[in-house]
Amino acid sequence: MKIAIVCYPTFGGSGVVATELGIALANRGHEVHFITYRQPVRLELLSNKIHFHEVHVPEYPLFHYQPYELALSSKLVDTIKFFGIELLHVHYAIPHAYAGYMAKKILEEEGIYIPMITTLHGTDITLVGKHPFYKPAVTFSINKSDVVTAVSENLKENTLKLFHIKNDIEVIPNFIDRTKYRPDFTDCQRTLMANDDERIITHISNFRKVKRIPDVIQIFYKVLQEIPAKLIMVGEGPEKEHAEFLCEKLGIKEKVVFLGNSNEIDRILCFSDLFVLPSESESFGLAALEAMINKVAVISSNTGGIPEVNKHGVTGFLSDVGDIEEMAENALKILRDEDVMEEFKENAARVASKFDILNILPLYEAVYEKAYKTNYKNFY
Ligand code: GMT
Repeated sequence: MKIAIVCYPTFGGSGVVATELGIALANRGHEVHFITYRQPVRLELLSNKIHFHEVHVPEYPLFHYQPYELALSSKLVDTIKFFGIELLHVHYAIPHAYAGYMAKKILEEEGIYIPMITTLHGTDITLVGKHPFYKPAVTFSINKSDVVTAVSENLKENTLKLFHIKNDIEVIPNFIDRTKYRPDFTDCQRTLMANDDERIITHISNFRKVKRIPDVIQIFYKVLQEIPAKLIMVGEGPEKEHAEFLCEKLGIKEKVVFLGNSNEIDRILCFSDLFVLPSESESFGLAALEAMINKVAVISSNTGGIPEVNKHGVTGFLSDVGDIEEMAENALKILRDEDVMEEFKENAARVASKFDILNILPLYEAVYEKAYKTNYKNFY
């Protein structure tokens, strides 16, 4: 099948999922076309099965806001026609499903009927999409998609609660590619980051408010009162400066390493003992799953879709949002004892392996088939 994928190309779960899905589809023989404003960060190799088409938005001084959706719709129309693309998979309702629907309608005028699958990732529903400014457009885009998928049961429930949705939503959880993680790889160069007696705690995110970055620092601060440790903070975002300031204020600057964005997440997770994700809301928590497959236990909030990934008392612990006391206590429960920590690490990897792409890819292929058939029935 020839498939066009629209996603955000930046660091962030939805872009990672879209990219890894595209690569896996190409490995299965599909022809995949990524259409977005920049080459996605995890898309390294292009081939005859993986193409990238950049959306340009010509700057025009009259426009206060440059019209990305317009440029994207036009690019979709041209690319779909030129390459004979058979199916459109957009990640994020806004603005991708919105632009995708427009492209679909333009193509219909020319007798081309393309099915559209929309995958909801969270922010497009729980944070931005429900805002009254966007709600009608988001509702419309979801209702006009041929198939809608959500990355967790919780996101599905929220979508149905917040919007007036007429179609079914299929839950297809996020995934990891197990072949990329090498359990036999032990030379993590841990000594570059910490002394032998120190535990390594890691946080990875885009440092937005929703990630509750100060909680990460406070949890670490409490852990540090009992055991020697280092905190590795990976990512960039609006809360980073404040976090650096907080570390200075608490007198733990030397114990915290801010690494910025990284394409070597697995190398960092390789030497990590614990992953902390205290988010306010999280539709899935892909970062936690990536930690788990790298044998890292998780301390997280019990919000959104996280409990579908991090299993309380098995792969880590869950606490109410903002309960940093309990999160620190739970972190210590895991970190204090080598045997306990090893058990949590093993459990984390075992549970994460259920989210292997080999189990998830057929689910996407099945919805593609369904969308293709529905669309065919509607128009032919
Ligand atoms: O919140 C982020 O870190 C970025 C955001 C995105 O759109 O990339 O992540 C959302 O999608 C991910 C992939 O499905 C999920 O793992 C994240 O939980 C979700 N973020 C939120 O719901 C806040």
